[in-house]
Amino acid sequence: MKNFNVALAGQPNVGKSTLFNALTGVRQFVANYPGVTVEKRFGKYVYKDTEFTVIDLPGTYSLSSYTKEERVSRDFILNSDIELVIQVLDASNLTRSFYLFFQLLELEIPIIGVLNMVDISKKRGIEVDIDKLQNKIDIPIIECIANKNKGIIELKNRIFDFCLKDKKISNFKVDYGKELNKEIDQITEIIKKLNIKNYPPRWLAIKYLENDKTIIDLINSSFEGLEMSDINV
Ligand SMILES: Nc1nc2c(ncn2[C@@H]2O[C@H](COP(=O)(O)OP(=O)(O)O)[C@@H](O)[C@H]2O)c(=O)[nH]1
Ligand SMILES: [Mg+2]
Repeated sequence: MKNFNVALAGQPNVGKSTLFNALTGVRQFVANYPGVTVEKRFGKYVYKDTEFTVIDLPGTYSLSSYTKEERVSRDFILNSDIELVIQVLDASNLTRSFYLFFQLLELEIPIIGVLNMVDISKKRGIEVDIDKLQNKIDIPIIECIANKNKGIIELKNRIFDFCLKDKKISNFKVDYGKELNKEIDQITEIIKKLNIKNYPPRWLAIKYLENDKTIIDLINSSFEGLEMSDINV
């Protein structure tokens, strides 16, 4: 049977584990990520004669390299055989969820959004315009109430379609303002010439500007052995 790997991402308390349980049921396993003491939880389910392995990534607020959980999550997303990332958003606290969401979008990977906790947001009178959000961010968004098993079949259907038919990557770009955008574009052009595998050049440029130590080391080591004339822009 064909298998697809799907990773679940989200900040703590957005209902990620609840969604993981709703998707995979009892077929769950625990291991460690190589070299670190961070638990790797994964589970499996079969839908329309196709097997899906769901990886419950550590809940993080960001994808910088400040904590081992953040490093593990982003390395795993970029360097392993993942078909799709599902970003779980808390509908009752959307702005908080967007921070990690935009970082994921910048990794230029296939993403589906799950708008969870819509029962709570409705109770609070918050109406999320799903169509507008989908169009703006350029990825599918599915509404769920994970602890009531609502939206799970729709989600499985979208995951299936996404993996087997339309593996689309969003064209959305975060607008950092005129000056930073220009800076990011220039650094991106230089980084493109370094041909760093698995990492999108624009994302590397943004992390470089953020002073992300792991990424600065990676970029510096890629310069070694290059002539200046190779990278002039
Ligand atoms: N009302 C409501 N509660 C939910 C929903 N999804 C999860 N929860 C609850 O929210 C809490 C945090 O969920 P959990 O899955 O542990 O969050 P995680 O930290 O993202 O893994 C738990 O008490 C869940 O039962 C939802 O859609 N609606
Ligand atoms: Mg959890």
